[in-house]
Amino acid sequence: MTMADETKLKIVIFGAFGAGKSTLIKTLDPESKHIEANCAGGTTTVALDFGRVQNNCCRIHIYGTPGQERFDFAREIIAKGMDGAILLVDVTSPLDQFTRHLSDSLHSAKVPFMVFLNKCGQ
Ligand SMILES: Nc1nc2c(ncn2[C@@H]2O[C@H](COP(=O)(O)OP(=O)(O)OP(=O)(O)O)[C@@H](O)[C@H]2O)c(=O)[nH]1
Ligand SMILES: [Mg+2]
Repeated sequence: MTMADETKLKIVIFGAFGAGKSTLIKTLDPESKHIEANCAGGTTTVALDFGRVQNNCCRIHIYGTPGQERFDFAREIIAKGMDGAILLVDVTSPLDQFTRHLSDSLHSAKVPFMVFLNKCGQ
């Protein structure tokens, strides 16, 4: 099998502000790239995250979205052409309207997605 035959997948990670999207991508790909700004207590994504994971049969490109609601336009651009999505939910705070909105949008887009519950150890 050549590189050209290899399946390529675009997976996009969504979730509310601070859910842990960028951290997940850093864990999956320590060489991933992140466009972030400093904010109270840490950093926040202001454009996107990008990481790569390779397994036997496919090359997976993982994109992280910004969690701040005002970056709707960025999420729309990043989502184009996605093969699947992950909705990351921080279980340490009550389920918010924005996370519901993201879930509804993914249902409407008819894209396969999984929900990951994060920060379960806290
Ligand atoms: N306890 C715990 N903390 C986590 C976990 N994942 C992320 N965090 C912390 O949660 C905070 C936010 O993490 P980020 O990965 O920046 O979250 P994000 O979803 O990318 O945030 P935005 O880009 O601002 O939407 C940081 O302080 C992380 O260290 C986790 O699995 N467990
Ligand atoms: Mg982030």
